[in-house]
Amino acid sequence: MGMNLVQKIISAHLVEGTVAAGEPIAIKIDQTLTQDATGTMAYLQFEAMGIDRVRTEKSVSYVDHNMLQTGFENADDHLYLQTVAARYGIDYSRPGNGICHQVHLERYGVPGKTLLGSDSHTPTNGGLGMLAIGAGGLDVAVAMAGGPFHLTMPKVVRVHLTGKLGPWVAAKDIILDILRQLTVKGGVGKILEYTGDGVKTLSVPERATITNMGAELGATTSIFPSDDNTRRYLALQKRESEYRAVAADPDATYDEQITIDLTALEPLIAQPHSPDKVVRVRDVAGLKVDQVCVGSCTNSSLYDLLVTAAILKGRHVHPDVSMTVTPGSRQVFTAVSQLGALTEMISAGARILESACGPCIGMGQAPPSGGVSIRSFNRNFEGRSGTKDANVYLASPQVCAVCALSGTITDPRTWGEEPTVTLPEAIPIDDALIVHAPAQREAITVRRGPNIKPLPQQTPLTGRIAGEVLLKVGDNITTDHIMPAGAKVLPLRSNIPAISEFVFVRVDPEFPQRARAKGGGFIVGGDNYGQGSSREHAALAPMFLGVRAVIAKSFARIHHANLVNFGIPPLTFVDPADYDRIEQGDNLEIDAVPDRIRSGDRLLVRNKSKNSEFWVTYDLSAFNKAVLLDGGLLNHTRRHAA
Ligand code: MIC
Ligand code: SF4
Repeated sequence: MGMNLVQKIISAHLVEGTVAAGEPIAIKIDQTLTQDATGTMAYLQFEAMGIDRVRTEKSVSYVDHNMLQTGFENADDHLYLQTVAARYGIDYSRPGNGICHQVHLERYGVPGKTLLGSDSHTPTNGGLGMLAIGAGGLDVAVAMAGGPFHLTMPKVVRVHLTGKLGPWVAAKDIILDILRQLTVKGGVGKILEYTGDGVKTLSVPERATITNMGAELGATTSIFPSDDNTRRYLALQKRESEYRAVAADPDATYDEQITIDLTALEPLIAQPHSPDKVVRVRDVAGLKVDQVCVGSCTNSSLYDLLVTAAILKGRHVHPDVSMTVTPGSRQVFTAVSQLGALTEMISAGARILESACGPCIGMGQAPPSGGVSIRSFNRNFEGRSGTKDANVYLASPQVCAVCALSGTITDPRTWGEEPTVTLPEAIPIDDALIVHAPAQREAITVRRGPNIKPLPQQTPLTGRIAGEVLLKVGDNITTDHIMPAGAKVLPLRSNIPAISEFVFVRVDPEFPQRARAKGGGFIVGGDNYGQGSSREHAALAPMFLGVRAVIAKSFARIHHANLVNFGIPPLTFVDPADYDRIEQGDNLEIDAVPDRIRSGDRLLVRNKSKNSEFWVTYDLSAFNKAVLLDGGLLNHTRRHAA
């Protein structure tokens, strides 16, 4: 029987397990990427493993998130990242070179290889035919040390594309349509593999928009086969020699299938505050717009910016709208400048930002109070923009540009003809902002500024876990709720004691103080707890505050892994109705936790405040259990190495 593309790549990288959905597997990782907001922790953890150099084929450290330097913190982190990269044989992409996923696609991605990145949008490189997975920094550190990546073999969903996109309909609308169908938890435990005639109508950057935002489905990753478009893209990048044909066998089978007729799609938009609240643009047309932002790792390719410029050309941004444009990389920036598109956008009144995450992660450009912001980004979680009551919508660059001109949400099809944009045959390729590690690495001193604090110690799991329910939250809690980002908090990513003062503050400002006063305790959550970002700080900082276990209806994949990595058992209700019977402040107690986890038994939770009991269970592989019992992945790895 033939194999699908996911099975082929996983089989070729398999270190442990069998390639069958639901089975625990471990795979070899060829490449890793980190970004600065998760990278400092990942490299501190890598250093703690005591290995002399990275053991991957290629590891790259990007600086793209913490770009505002309002104090020494981010600048210190950048110096640490640059010197630690040089010391351990890692390529360093300097601030200004662009957003990790966009630059990786341009300069490093290779069809058929595996990539593990400490950022949830690592699947962007699935657009090139890579198996690219987002993970916590500690998992990436282990991969850099040559260890395999452990996961549960996901189901493979075939997304069969037929037809061709019509005018004003973009790749963004394909993924918005899938989000509308499957929701933000519809991809959990799954990989989306794209097939069908519609594939060849999409360029690599368009495919990358789709695989990027597959992260919002909770999917492990998304992948396209490689083809002539892939070859052409690599040729444009002067990397044609790295092209490899990768595709499913003609008789491949899949666990599930959905079909999308591209011809039938129309411009779509995700409403506040979730990427799956998707409607047709025409359903919300007429709403007044305060801000428009084009950019982010989802939509900041050369084509995205050229089409934006072509729409803006010769016109002016509406007087009530503040519009920003972020080129995804220095390569895109240089190209739009040489092609004159930059001038067109500047003349139209767009504010041009440096190549970085910027407004997407709340690094500036917070919308006004109660404001409406239309963004070509991938996430619109409440408060993420920096303004708690802002209403952030997600749409294609085309829709964004038209809204910026008209000042209201506008279906572009009512606005005029879509301009035709042709990509140039060649663009300037220049890797001057990538620093390669020198041959002589031993003498390099790693520089650690005062913002870089030692890693907190993790203690092994103890017999009894007892404490108060410190917080009870609902469904789809994001890591932005647990561990907010933004210009104020992000600079503290290398300083766990300081950043832990912000845990859950957007949900409950008293949380850190209460957790400390009570000497730790439990968190109770609903479905899809911990969706969104890969930030391990959403596990590490609660651990630092004494959170001993999280009990939820279900978990998002990366956060589940991060909890295990930091020794916090992720427990699920056997009877979801028990969720309703717990209140914040209840005193809970669980006995013999390590013994029962070792033997695979369910755990009985005593609710002493309610004088009741309920069962919880867990979804842990043998490897996960060993990690938890050792008090986290770092302890486990050290022990194993010893
Ligand atoms: C995000 O989009 O939320 C981030 C910031 O890129 C995160 C990583 C982080 O929190 O540093 C992600 O998506 O993993
Ligand atoms: Fe950066 Fe936003 Fe992409 Fe995260 S989603 S990597 S913050 S651009």
